[in-house]
Amino acid sequence: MRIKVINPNTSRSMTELIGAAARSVAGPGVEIEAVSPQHGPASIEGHYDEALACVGLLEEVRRGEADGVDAYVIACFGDPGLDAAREVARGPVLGVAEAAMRCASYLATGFSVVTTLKRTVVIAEHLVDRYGLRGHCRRVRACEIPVLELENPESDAYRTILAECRRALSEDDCGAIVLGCAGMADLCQRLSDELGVPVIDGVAAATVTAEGLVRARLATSKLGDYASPLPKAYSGVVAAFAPVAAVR
Ligand code: 2AL
Repeated sequence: MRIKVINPNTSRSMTELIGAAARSVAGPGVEIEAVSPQHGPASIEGHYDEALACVGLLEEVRRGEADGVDAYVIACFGDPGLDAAREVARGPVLGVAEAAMRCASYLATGFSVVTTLKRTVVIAEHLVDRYGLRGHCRRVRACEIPVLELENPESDAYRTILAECRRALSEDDCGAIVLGCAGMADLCQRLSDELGVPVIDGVAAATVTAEGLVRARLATSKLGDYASPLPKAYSGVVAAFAPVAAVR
């Protein structure tokens, strides 16, 4: 089975970290291909970044389809382009925010999200509503750490995130923490050990869910809005993205 894990930002080091997190939970016989798009923002920290990240992301999904990929993980906590990717893909497409929040709801009645910059909080809040998880999500908290600073050892990101998680556990009446950035995947186990509660990294949650769906022989429905995009002309810089033929 082949799972393509797409980091929609162009930070190669973050893509490696994300690939390692996916491989650490993938079962035997699962090949994880971790990629970042050729075009896109270095990090995704707002609506504009998200919108432009979708172009490179969808290019990777289109390539994956030509390549026989079985399932995809979109490894950015805003789940950019998730519905569009599902139109393009035959197999399951999992967003890390949706997978993390759904998995958290299996493990605790309430969870809080600990994310990067305050300006991204509204993106996570919109997803909570979209996924119908308002009854489970106690609060979305920010650490004010820019995404690319997560990888800077001098930023002391781990200590800052740990402190925010502790505040969530004491103030939010939550039993689990969802990490609000794919670039936090490498901190997950350490945080969970130190806090003594489930800490859910979306990369791991999405990878195991994608693998399980493929094992169960379940794929994206092509009846309705996830049907292949309708063939038509696209012009200008997106001309090469014009949909050509139906998946089936
Ligand atoms: C993210 C993420 O997961 N990757 C990225 O570039 N931005 N999310 C976030 N809340 O900052």
